[in-house]
Amino acid sequence: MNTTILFEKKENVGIIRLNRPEVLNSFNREMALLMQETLKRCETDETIRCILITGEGRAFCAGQDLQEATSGTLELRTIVKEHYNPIIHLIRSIEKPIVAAVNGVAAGAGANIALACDIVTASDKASFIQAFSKIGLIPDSGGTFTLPRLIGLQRASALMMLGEKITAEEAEKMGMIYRCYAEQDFWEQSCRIAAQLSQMPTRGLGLTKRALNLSMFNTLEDQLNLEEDLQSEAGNTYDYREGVSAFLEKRTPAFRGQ
Ligand code: T3D
Repeated sequence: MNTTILFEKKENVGIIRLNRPEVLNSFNREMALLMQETLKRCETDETIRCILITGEGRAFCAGQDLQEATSGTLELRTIVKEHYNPIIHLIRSIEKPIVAAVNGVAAGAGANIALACDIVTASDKASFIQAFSKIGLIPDSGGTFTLPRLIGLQRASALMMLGEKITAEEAEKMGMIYRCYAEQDFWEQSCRIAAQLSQMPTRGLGLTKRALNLSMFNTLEDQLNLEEDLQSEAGNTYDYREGVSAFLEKRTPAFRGQ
């Protein structure tokens, strides 16, 4: 049985755990394909309204399994094309909020998978390393797209070229992640954020994600037109009607994600 990815559903949150702790949850083919399958399952299951990704053991993920990468069974291009690119595409295209709860070290593709998520929380014991340069590779898994947009070109270039490990606290200060929590509070806080998102207007959040994705390429004019379209779509949802009714009736809204 393939247990490299563990999945559980807690109310409306789909929890995905990277599970090869003996190699710091580094990805081999089996695990990458199961990750894709699990993300797709979260996308189609309408009862899942938020996805939470974390690592088992002391690491979040040490990127590519370097034993596999050097075993000669797979070309590097195949690894990037068939393993990581589909994972990043799924994370960005699933119109539901995705939280990465980074429990420990996140290196190489492991760091960039976390950074592709909508909200990144981290334990103060966690760290981030763009480890690629140390082994002569270039940052993949969307890192060259995501990191400069999060922290600016200078800092992204330095982290990617020097391959320095930064703490979660530093990552929070430079805007790379949303929040760093003390280790003892980290999991509870990450679950609280995921649970909160899972009770919010899912379609509105999904459309927000679509708008943010497209803002990376659009002109202001394009983006204003897009907001016009998406707002009109959001305005046709059950949750919009419920949100406004609840506000006017001074009660807590009961959103359905519809
Ligand atoms: O084909 C391609 O490569 C293309 C795709 C590229 C995508 C990428 O992600 S490239 C980047 C790959 N990742 C790395 O270069 C990171 C390698 N790991 C490390 O630098 C360190 O392990 C960490 C800084 C992440 C953590 O260091 P530390 O001291 O806390 O732990 P450790 O002792 O190095 O690792 C513990 C064990 O995990 C160890 O095994 P052992 O000695 O107990 O049997 C180590 O070999 C194993 N491990 C850690 N990372 C990987 C790994 N095994 C295979 N692949 C790994 N990436």
